[in-house]
Amino acid sequence: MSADFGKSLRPPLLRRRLGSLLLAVSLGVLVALVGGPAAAVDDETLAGQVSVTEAEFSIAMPRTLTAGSTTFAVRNAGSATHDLVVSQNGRNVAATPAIPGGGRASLTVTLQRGTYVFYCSIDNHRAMGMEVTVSVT
Ligand SMILES: [Cu+2]
Repeated sequence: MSADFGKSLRPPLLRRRLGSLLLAVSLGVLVALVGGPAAAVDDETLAGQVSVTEAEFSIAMPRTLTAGSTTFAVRNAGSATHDLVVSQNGRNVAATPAIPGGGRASLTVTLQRGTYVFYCSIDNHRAMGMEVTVSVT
């Protein structure tokens, strides 16, 4: 009986699903522990999805995010090509490919607590204002 149960947990897909479920539950517990009124929590951040809009020469995105796996839905609303680089302590940890004007890209990063800088690495765009400092709590 117990051997059958063990076997049923073996397929990797099932294990991944179980892992995701446990992660979701623990995140839920974490959110509950961190507390505060639920209305104060950004819905996009809660779902692990964050919208980022780039243009000449700006990056519009939240200045505070919650630690954990986060998917950035990046939209280039400008006409020039942009990208989005995620850096922590001066080290690049993730980056989208170059996104043509009007294009979109998706980038999933496991954020840790601390300070991150999000910027565009194309030409001198960063110096022209495409840089955002984000606090991850
Ligand atoms: Cu750019």
